[in-house]
Amino acid sequence: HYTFFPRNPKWPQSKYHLTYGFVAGTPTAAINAVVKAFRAWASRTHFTFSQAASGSRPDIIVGFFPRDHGDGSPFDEPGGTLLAHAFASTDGRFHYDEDERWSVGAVSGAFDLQTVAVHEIGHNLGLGHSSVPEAIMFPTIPSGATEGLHPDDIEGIRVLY
Ligand code: TQI
Ligand code: CA
Ligand code: ZN
Ligand code: ZN
Repeated sequence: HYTFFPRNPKWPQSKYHLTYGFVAGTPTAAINAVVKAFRAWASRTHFTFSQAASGSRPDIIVGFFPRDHGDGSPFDEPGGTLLAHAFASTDGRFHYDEDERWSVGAVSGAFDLQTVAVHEIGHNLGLGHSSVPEAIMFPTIPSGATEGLHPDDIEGIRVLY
């Protein structure tokens, strides 16, 4: 079953169209993976997403950062327990751990950029972790091909909003 964050933070009704942007220098492979992850959420929820025009401030900003990067949630070493994090709604930060090995699709010893993006965007939208093992919000990284949304993930968004 889906969960929410304490006090149910969520985007206001005026913000059902969200813009996203990337920190300068974000690799193209990561941008493509994140764009696909936003499409997955847009296709199954009332949210729509588009890339922020240059010069405007995006609602959700995506980038790669190593170790302590100034937001109070430092990442750890490669292969450690931490690989990415996202802040719940209105604070739209979504960070990948720069020190991990990242891949497009299933590669042994690396994490799939798109699968992690779908999970982290779920946090950006206000979802906590799910107890349904097949849900993208289940707190275990699925090994294998890129994972998409499960009815439990969609239901969580529907109930929250
Ligand atoms: N980062 C955790 C996560 O995104 C951060 C976290 C822990 C968290 N507890 C939370 C975020 C509660 C929101 C609410 O879940 S992580 C996965 C997993 C991580 C973990 O680096 O541990 C994924 C990042 F576990 F689901 F596989 C991405 Cl997909
Ligand atoms: Ca790490
Ligand atoms: Zn961070
Ligand atoms: Zn999570």
